[in-house]
Amino acid sequence: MGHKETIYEGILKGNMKAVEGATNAALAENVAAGELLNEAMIPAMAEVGRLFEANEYYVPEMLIAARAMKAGLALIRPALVQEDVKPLGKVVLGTVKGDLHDIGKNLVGIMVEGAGFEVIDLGVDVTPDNFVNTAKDKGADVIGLSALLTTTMPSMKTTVEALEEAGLKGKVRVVIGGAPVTQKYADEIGADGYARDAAAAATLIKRLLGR
Ligand code: B1M
Repeated sequence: MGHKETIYEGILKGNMKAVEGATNAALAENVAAGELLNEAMIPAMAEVGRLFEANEYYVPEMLIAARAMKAGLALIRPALVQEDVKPLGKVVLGTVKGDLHDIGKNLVGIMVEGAGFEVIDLGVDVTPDNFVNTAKDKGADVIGLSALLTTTMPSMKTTVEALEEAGLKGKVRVVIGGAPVTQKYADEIGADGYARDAAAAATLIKRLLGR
């Protein structure tokens, strides 16, 4: 089995050691980090989602798959992020209130950091007030919101409203994303932009700020 297949299978089976071993071996052979991400890690998580929907996987399987994916991501992170870049701006990032999914959000953080921004990652289950207060205190240019559950998407709207109440709407841009999120939803709630994946999020933030 090649390294990418081992990574794919390792994530599906939640075999963290196999994922780490194959990722390290692939990097040592100069396989591009982006290739490992897009051709092995992300497809493996998509398959985990499919198995969950088909009732073949349950929450424990999803959890160990996520742990294995995170272990692989940690190893490719340095190759995805450009070092020694002067920050182009500040981005406050997090997964919205009630939502504990952080893999996509972490990827967005890596790509946005890689594009030259300072990222202040608030983690998961972040309240609208926490997003807005942090943006205010740190003088952030952008708030990035991630949601993976249809039930937690409304917290994106509440965050836009909280920003408006704080008088920061238009000064701090709001970018949203996550599997159930769409451009239509971004338009509906008055967010400044929607990005379908982590690379697109980085490009969008650069464009919004004219950097
Ligand atoms: Co959950 N989960 N989960 N889960 N989980 C989904 C999201 C689900 C679609 C699975 C399914 O039914 N097929 C489903 C949601 C259904 C819905 O609402 N429509 C679901 C469910 C139901 C649940 C629970 C309710 C299950 C339960 O307890 N009964 C529960 C909720 C817990 C909570 O959050 N309160 C739950 C729990 C979990 C785990 C904790 C076990 C685990 C998360 C572990 C972790 O993140 N640390 C988990 C996982 C792993 C998944 C799936 C399988 C994979 C998610 C993932 O990491 N994808 C997921 C199924 C799926 O998505 N296919 C599923 C890989 C990641 C790279 O993609 O996060 O989409 P993604 O990010 C992408 C883009 O969306 C985008 O960029 C990334 C790629 O470049 N993006 C942004 C993301 N954020 C962005 C922000 C941006 C821009 C782009 O700008 C700021």
